[in-house]
Amino acid sequence: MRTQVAIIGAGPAGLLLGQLLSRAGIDNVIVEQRSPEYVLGRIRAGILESVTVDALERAGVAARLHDEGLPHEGIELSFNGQRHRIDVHALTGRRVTVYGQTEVTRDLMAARQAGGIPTIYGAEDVSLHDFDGTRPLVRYRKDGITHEIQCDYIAGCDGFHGVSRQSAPAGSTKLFERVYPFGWLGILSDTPPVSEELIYAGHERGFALCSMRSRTRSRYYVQVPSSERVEDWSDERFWDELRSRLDTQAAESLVTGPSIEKSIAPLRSFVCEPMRFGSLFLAGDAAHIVPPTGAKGLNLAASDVLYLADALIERYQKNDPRELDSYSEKCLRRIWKAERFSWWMTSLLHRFPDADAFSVRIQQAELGYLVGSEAACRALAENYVGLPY
Ligand code: FAS
Ligand code: PHB
Repeated sequence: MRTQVAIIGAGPAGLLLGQLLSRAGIDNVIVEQRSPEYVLGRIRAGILESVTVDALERAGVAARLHDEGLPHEGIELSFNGQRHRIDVHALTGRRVTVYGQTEVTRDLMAARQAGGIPTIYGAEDVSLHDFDGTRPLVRYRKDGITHEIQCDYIAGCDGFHGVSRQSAPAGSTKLFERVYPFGWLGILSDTPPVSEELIYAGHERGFALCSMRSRTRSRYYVQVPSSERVEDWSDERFWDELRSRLDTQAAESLVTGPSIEKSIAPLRSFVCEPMRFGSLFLAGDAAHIVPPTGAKGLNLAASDVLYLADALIERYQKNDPRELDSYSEKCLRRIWKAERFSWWMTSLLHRFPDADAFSVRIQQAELGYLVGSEAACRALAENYVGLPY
């Protein structure tokens, strides 16, 4: 098989890139190791920046998002038994949209299928070849048969554990990482959200987040030690722990119900530099990871893809490689600002097991200053809605 761009991974990054390239007349094939059902079964992000909404509009897949997505103009920070609203719309003129990553992926999958654009699911032993040469090649096995895809470019959209970053030439990458000593135990339930907007709670027992997917489906998280196992957490234990970390009004009005999904996500900050190796370009979680506290993971994947799609379109439509040459540097400028914000929000709201009394007081002072300063709230707000792309 031959195509112009071979995309590794059918998560949001790969699917969005495929859609933008197809709409620009650029042939592409997606090679995905899992089944569509498996990809849709992963419950992940919930908050879209306006940049991401614009990208989905450009990809022609924003109709359901506009029908079902919930525009949000503020968030609440909860600590010391009090909630403090941060009006991100008043402070920045922009808002975020609550629309689950699962639905984004579903919309992109449906559009790709409707367009008859090839996606190979269940691909095994995917390997990348000659991307630092003249004949880039993707090889994979399916149903016991080995297949090859010759291409001009390879887009590594295969996430943190994918093969693309691992295929970079030895010694060609500089990796930056911070692994946190805790994770997020998340639950999805068909219960009405406890509040109209998201509540980010800092508590001596640990962080908690009250989010949602719709007005009838809630998404909650509690910080747990990295050593925790999800099978040790009954629904009842989860609901009790969540209540203990919320203010009285939220704790009393929390509507509980059976979990329809429950999982623990590890938290890490990670960046791979550079993001380009000859004809191989990394995008999304393949190149970077943020702790989900700032709701940046999916949104960073979208901005990487916008940069890469525009660069490939310039290359194919004007034979101008300059955007491809500046891709990595341009992405990393935005990525590191999101890494900083996500690290800061995580440091502000989580309880670190090795925190001494001084660190706890500094955290309290940071929170007290933040909610008392319009300038500090504006700084949080402009990062939360998404920095200029
Ligand atoms: P993805 O990981 O979504 O997709 C990569 C795809 O590549 C997958 O389908 C995978 O099967 C495939 N793949 C992997 N290796 C392959 C190979 N060798 N060959 C072919 N295909 C291969 N972000 C938030 O903003 N908020 C959250 O609450 C949040 N929660 C998260 C929870 C978890 C457990 C994880 C892992 C991430 C979470 N994230 C969250 C971040 C998440 O939303 C990512 O940013 C987003 O999925 C990035 O999308 P992709 O870059 O497409 O990577
Ligand atoms: C979610 O709804 O999954 C979510 C929302 C905000 C975050 C992280 C996750 O910061």
